[in-house]
Amino acid sequence: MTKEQFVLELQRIGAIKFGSFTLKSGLTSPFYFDLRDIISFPYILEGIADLLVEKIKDMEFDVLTGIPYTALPIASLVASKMQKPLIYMRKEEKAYGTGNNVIGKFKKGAKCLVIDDLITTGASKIETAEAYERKGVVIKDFVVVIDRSSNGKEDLAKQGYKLHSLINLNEIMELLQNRNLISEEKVNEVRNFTASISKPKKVKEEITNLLTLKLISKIKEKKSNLVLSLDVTTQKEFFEILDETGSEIVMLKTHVDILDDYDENFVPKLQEYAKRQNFLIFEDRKFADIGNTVKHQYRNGVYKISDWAEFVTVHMVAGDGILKGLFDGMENRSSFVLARMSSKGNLINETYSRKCFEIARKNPNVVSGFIGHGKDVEDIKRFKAKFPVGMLLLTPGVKLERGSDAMGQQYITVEDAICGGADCIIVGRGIIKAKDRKKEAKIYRERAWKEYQERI
Ligand code: S5P
Repeated sequence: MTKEQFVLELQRIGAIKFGSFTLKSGLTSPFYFDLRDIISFPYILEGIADLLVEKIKDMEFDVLTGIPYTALPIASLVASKMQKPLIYMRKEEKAYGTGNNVIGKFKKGAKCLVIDDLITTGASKIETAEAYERKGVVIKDFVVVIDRSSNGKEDLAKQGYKLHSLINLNEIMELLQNRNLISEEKVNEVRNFTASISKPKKVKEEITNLLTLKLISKIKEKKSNLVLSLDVTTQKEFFEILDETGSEIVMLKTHVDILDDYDENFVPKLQEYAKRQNFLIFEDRKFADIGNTVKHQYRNGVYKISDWAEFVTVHMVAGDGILKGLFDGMENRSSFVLARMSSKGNLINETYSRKCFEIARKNPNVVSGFIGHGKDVEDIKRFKAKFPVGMLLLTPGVKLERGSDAMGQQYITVEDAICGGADCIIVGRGIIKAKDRKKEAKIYRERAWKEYQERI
């Protein structure tokens, strides 16, 4: 199969489409390439494999891999044709907390050539390479079927990787235009689109959520990124700890339903403290039901959370209806979405986190950001890099030293969290179980603030 035949076949089976498509990044693209279905057209799969073999036959590598799912059957066929061993990494296990498992046999230090169907920005290629490198596999080269990127080759080169491609976007457009398979107008539209994304515009961080703005300004005013998680079961202890620590914190996180002696005096007293000690109130209720149920859980019942908590937490598992149920008709209320958890073995994966970002991006007035954790600074940085503009990261599972508890809680340090991108740290037992809680709260605040100043 020639390159020209290959492009015409892709166009024929609908793997190259023109129209209006929303990309993962949120951008609207006038074209979309989707090679997933080529496995149903053996002669196209075979043709692509032959073209790839031709491209890589003189390159040096010990093993081959394809990035799941689309590129895996392609790489498998190429490996078979070249009699090279194949390895791959399970897509699901790329999620935080589970570790990356490589399937197939390889020696530490093996040179691996990575095949993928497309390149758009190069970011996911770098993530893949880093994941393999952590397992002792050496990656230098990537081969993609279609290079639809603007600067993918340059971006990968900056990180020390070489990109090879069978064909790029311009060549595809030229080929289709020469055969009158695409209008002049469409060609221009595609050119304008690629030109516009190749010059990254500085996105103005315009935050419209008033509560997000309030939290940011209080962080600056109190020079504190410390959210205290006051998980105790009596009001006496609750207010004693608050007396000692209130001046150090920017926000107080409650689990109101763990109080044994909750009564009608609790909320007015809490509000009085919040005013006097100048902190915001955040009830960590973790709503997770259908809109109609959470509506009542938020407004009614014993606690009437919507009356007093400026922020609440939301599990997005039930879909965006939860935000309607909670916030329709509400003013001056916002939420943090659990996009990653700190507990060992939690079921959240990358796809789930990404979906949380998508929903939040569409609801900036009721979502202020995310609760999120990570195994180290780099991991948190990668997570934060995917946030919608202007959204904040609050990180729980934080202590002065790394560690864990007996029930699966995992702790990173104050510095790990803030350097990785946390805007606030959520600290519970690190402070409330300390001998001198006042002193400990001060240490947490100062260490977080120092790191935050260095980061920004
Ligand atoms: O993933 C999470 C999300 C939250 S909100 N992991 C967490 O630990 N939390 C909450 O943060 C948890 O419910 C608790 O209130 C606090 C952490 O408490 P610590 O005593 O372990 O610091």
